[in-house]
Amino acid sequence: MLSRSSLSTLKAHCLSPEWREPAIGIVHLGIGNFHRAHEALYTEEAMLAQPGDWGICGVTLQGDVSKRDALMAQDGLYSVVERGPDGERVTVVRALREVLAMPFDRARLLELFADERVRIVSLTVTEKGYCRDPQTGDADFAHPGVAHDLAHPDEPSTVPGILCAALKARRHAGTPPFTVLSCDNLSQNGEALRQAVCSFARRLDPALAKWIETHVAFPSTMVDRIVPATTEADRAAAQAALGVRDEAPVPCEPFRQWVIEDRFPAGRPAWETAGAQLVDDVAPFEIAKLRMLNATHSALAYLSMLAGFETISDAVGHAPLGSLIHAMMTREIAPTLDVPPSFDLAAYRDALLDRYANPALKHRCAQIAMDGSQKMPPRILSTIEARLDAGQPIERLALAVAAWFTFLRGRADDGTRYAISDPLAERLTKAAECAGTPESLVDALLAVSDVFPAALARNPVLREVLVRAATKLQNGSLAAIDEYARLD
Ligand code: CS2
Repeated sequence: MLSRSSLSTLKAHCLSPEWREPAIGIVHLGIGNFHRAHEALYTEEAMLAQPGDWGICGVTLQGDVSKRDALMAQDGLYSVVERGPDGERVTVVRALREVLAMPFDRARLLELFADERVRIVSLTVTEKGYCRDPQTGDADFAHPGVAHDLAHPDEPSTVPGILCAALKARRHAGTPPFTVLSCDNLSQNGEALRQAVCSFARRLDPALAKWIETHVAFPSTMVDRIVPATTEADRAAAQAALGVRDEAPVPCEPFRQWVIEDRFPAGRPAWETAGAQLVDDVAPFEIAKLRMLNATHSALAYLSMLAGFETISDAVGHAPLGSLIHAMMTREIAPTLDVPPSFDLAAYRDALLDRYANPALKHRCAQIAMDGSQKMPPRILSTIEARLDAGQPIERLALAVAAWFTFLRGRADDGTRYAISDPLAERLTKAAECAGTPESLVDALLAVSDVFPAALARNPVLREVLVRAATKLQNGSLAAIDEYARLD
């Protein structure tokens, strides 16, 4: 098994044999595969270029002790298995020093939050982890976890509750705050998190809210790397390369990108030495990535769940679906983006399609299809709103939304059943199952106000194109894909 004491036997698989064990300087909430193949790797490389105490303590918020135990049994070590079209590269990461599982390790977590050496708290908790009210952007006070945390602020379980408890302790101790770094696919993710945390703090203690507003930085980031879930094949690949067992390897594509707003009053690793782009304003990058990559990922996922393509590379390998996605980006998404002249959107699109086609990655559509209620607004609905405002057509984007609606019925075209994983699953599946006709399906789902703002739900053009797309999909998704791929 991987362990720090036997690392010397594996040096060939580490980025560099020169390594000084760092103290913990980053607490990361949401220690999933994405973080381990992204920020953790950038941080490891940054520490190799410029030594510093930026070791990471990863926290799972779902009480997943098996993940904690598997990683801690390996002293926090794990391998990243980069899978490219031309083969794979296995690298052992050492930056992760400790793993905690909430709520079991709350005392240790609070101890770390109080430690002045912890200068960054970063997050990959997925969209739903922010517990935001979709109408206002404040913390969602109707959310049971948020209500619990307001009543029991010393036993927090949600992101707003945990961050407020931590910042409150720093303030009382007179310790400078840490920087809070969101690494999720939300638009303006830093600002979104700041609003959720400050609105929660205002209910708890207005003076704390003021202090957070004045002293705590919440830079926004754009993160990008395709990181599927770990499979047995990844464990076998890691073992073959390392000669020892790794229970927690992370598969990923070779590509990676990280654009970060450079606002870190308490300091940061030299991430730029690892290729991160430190900028003043991340918005153009973030919006382009959400609308081009994440939107087409979701479109591919829902159409594939109906048509029966298992992975993203299978999906874009189907020529009509590949050209539909190409046209969706070219005709309907790219024209809505306001990017600097040096940002070549056609090249960006082509690079995305190449990344999707990577046959070694096996990124499952079912994984991307999760949590549609959280993903659709920033990925696809924002583009639809912009285009409707400008009187521009939205046929292809509407097909993606209609595919999500049809997907919520829980069965593929060939009758295969699958589960819907979404925080609103109960409401969504009930609406989708009761609706017999395409019109009633569209009306039932447009009425879900957590997803569709009132003005959009009432838009007659949107309803019309959605009904048209849902009708086509009802007659078979492959035929619909064919037809939409041939649109002018
Ligand atoms: C994907 C993303 O699962 C999903 O919804 O769209 O995780 C995607 O792979 C990453 O954002 C790529 O950077």
